[in-house]
Amino acid sequence: MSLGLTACKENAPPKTEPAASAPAPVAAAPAASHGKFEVPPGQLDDYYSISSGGHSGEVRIYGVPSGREIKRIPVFNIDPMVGWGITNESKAIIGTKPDGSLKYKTGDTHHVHGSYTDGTYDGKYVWVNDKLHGRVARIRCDTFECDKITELPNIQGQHGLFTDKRDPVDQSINHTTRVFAGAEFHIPLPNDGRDVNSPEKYGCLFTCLDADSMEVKWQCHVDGNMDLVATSYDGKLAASNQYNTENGVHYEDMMSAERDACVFFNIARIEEAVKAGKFVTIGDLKVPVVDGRAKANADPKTALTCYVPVPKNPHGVNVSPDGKYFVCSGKLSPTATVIATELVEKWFDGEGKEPRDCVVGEPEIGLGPLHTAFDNKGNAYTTLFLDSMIVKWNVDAAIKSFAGDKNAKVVLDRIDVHYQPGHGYTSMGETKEADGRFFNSGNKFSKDRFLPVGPLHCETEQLIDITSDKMVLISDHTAYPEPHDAIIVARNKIKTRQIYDMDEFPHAVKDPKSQTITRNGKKVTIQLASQAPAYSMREFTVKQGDEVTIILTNHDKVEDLTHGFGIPKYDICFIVNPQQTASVTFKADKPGVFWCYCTHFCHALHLEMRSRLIVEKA
Ligand code: CUK
Ligand code: CUA
Ligand code: CA
Repeated sequence: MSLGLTACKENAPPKTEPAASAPAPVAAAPAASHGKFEVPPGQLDDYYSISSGGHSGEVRIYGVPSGREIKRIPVFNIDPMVGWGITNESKAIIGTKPDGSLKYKTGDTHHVHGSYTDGTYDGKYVWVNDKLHGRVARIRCDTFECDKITELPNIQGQHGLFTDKRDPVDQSINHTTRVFAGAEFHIPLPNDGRDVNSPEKYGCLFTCLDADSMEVKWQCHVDGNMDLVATSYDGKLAASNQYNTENGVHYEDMMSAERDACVFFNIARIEEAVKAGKFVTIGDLKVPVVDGRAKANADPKTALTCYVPVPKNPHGVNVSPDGKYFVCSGKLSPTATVIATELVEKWFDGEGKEPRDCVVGEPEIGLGPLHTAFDNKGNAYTTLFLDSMIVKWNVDAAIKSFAGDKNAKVVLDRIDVHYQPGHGYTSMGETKEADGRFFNSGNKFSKDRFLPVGPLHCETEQLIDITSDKMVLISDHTAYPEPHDAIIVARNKIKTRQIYDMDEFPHAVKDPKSQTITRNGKKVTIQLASQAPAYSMREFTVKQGDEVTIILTNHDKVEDLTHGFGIPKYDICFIVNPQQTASVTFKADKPGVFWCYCTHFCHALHLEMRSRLIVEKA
């Protein structure tokens, strides 16, 4: 403690004026400046961090700078706390098989990106990918609940995802109009059993979705694969880094070339080609697929794509907040590659020569660079997986150095992180309002940072103060495996609501005293209301073999007055928030008495809040 305090006095910059010359903190005093960023009990964080949850299939919300986990949003997973994957409404969003069971129970989220207006978050939606089953989900930010999921055709490994940053085109929709998604794995087209042993015939498609309808608008067939996706601020360009331009099927083959690429998509030209009917369809699907492969796009003036060579198996592509540069991290090369947006646009205008000429900087920054984030002062922060470090470097200096200036000071600072960082992201860093306050390092290994809990360690999220010349580690917090990317959104961008409107649910049970049981052959519908501390029916009787649907509307209007509904032995468990309606359907195949009880602590008589489901023997 005393050591930490001493270090604090010596190292922490004063509150108002960041000290430019503060000495670097040592790893042994990580709490050096925590006090300054402490969020005291009862106070709120400055930012929402909206984070992917990896193969948990969910999305999470953390407070920044406290690191408090505030919410888990079930998306591609099943969550009995809210009943996600259990209620009919959530099953319809996830997608069901003809027998009513879920099509998928698993998912793998990596990249969360928000809707934009004026080059910054408008707080309406975020989208997230599912690498496992090739899906894209939308989450509305007023309730932080998933409202739509689309499975993309003709692809596998939907990895990179980014939203359109240009202003909404259709004012009636008033949010980001397109979402772009890159496929990481190449597959036979169509993948119906043909060409399985002819990898040279496999293909990878880049997908554009309509952000409002969530329908697939078009796809673009590329050479090689795609990893991450980034977009320009004007809606003209999207880009994806490629680590497998070799089209290898084994990892050795995927790293045989010295350079891979960052592929740029000329969005307007692709949309013109689709309009003009210059596309194919695959199998019996109707989605237009344009040809973005290099051979078909040799003339820059008509090209849909531009492949900019980048060393070697790059990972990550990120756009600087001024929109001027796309930066790829080298992964197997100790470099970052700076590509000028303007030069890519010029190449498409036929004013460039080789695509490689669009590269304006390629600084050596350290080992295993993966992802880059930006502050508001022209600096970049790249995670170094192998070095277990974050490196801070200046973009303009990197460009000068590339042009031959030997005095350009590119690398400005390094800081150890614990350990092996994957994504790094800054506060508001993917908007024009990057504020240069915080950098979060998402570390893949925590090793000794927390109490040991058996073979699986949690991960570490480390928050770093980037307001002064030297990066300062503020805090560690745990993260359940495994978050990848996140966005740090200023809290004033988000306006949530706490109570639903009953009319949002067409099947709402409007009568708070509802006793309605409707029978239609073997189908029984029970319309139930909840109001603390009781359900409107104390008991309801069905016959063994009936297909029972229970529709439950929560009539409580008090913020956070949520009720649950669990049915023993029938595997039913879900909640209804204030004024919300949810329903479940199940086969009453077991005779007996089943106490339906409130699972969510709501009232002093919460334990008494139950109803009797009686299933009469057939
Ligand atoms: S990928 Cu996870 S660390 Cu899926 Cu964004 Cu780079
Ligand atoms: Cu209602 Cu607990
Ligand atoms: Ca490669």
